[in-house]
Amino acid sequence: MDLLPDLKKGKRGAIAKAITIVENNKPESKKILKKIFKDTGKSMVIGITGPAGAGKSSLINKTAVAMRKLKTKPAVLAVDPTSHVTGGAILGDRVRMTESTDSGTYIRSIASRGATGAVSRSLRNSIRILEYAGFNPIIIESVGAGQTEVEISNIADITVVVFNPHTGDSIQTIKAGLTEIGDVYLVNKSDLDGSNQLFDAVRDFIGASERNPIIPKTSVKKNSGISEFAKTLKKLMDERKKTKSQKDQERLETELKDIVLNNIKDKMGEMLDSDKTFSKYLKKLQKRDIDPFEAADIITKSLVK
Ligand SMILES: Nc1nc2c(ncn2[C@@H]2O[C@H](COP(=O)(O)OP(=O)(O)OP(=O)(O)O)[C@@H](O)[C@H]2O)c(=O)[nH]1
Ligand SMILES: [Mg+2]
Repeated sequence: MDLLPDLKKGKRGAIAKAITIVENNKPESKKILKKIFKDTGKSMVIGITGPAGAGKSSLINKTAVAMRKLKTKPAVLAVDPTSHVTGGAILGDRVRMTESTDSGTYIRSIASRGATGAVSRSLRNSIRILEYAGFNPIIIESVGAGQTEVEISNIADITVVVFNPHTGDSIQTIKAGLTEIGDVYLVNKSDLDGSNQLFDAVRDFIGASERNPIIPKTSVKKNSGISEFAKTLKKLMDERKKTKSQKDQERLETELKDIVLNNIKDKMGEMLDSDKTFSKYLKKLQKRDIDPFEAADIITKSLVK
């Protein structure tokens, strides 16, 4: 695969091509991963999540610049910024993140559509591509809604939850499961009214938990707290090096099961279409001579012995 030398050099065109390939799950994807896999698993993955409009992209833009000054080489994967903001969100993100791009950060949006697990799959492999291309950390931006943030915290080594005083449902969101996942709970837009109350609420609600999360305050607008936040991340990256491999082992187990189960599902799906027992009991079911559960039990037993 002639993409690899350019990928190794961190050339943007090669990275873009490779991510598109793994995102679309093309046959070439397997070939690329086969070649690069051995050289992956070391870069830190930082998940940045939180409600829409909290300032995640703006914050990442500035933070990436600050992290480069700390001798790290960040890349950013933004999970589907189009799903919740209509009209040029990607363009908006690009504009908001130009500074970091200029400083050498690679930024890419990836789709969050698809079947369960599809986002995780394309994220995992896009992370590998970026790592092979020499980036560390890989920062993932995702909106904290529904399932995505859970997936993010499974993939990330460090998870940051971003709040801002304008999000009326902040505390609601905290209750909705975010308390479990953050290493850092960041209050952004500290230039706005209400940020102190929000900070207090976050501290009271989460700060007392035994995990002892860090709760920084930032304002992207006033450029305050950013370099401290970057230092916090750098420090966490260093600390997590020791525990990363343990986490990695668990993740690889999950991934392997995921892939095998998917393979089996596909194979079984094909088999069912031509399976005699299946068509026999399907007919019975369609005549209502049998209920779906009993029919499924019989078919399953005949397939898996
Ligand atoms: N006043 C103020 N505004 C900010 C700050 N940070 C970001 N914003 C503004 O908040 C809006 C949303 O910022 P984004 O960076 O797009 O937020 P986001 O969380 O990435 O949004 P989504 O990707 O759409 O979920 C933009 O208009 C920013 O200019 C801040 O510190 N203070
Ligand atoms: Mg954004």
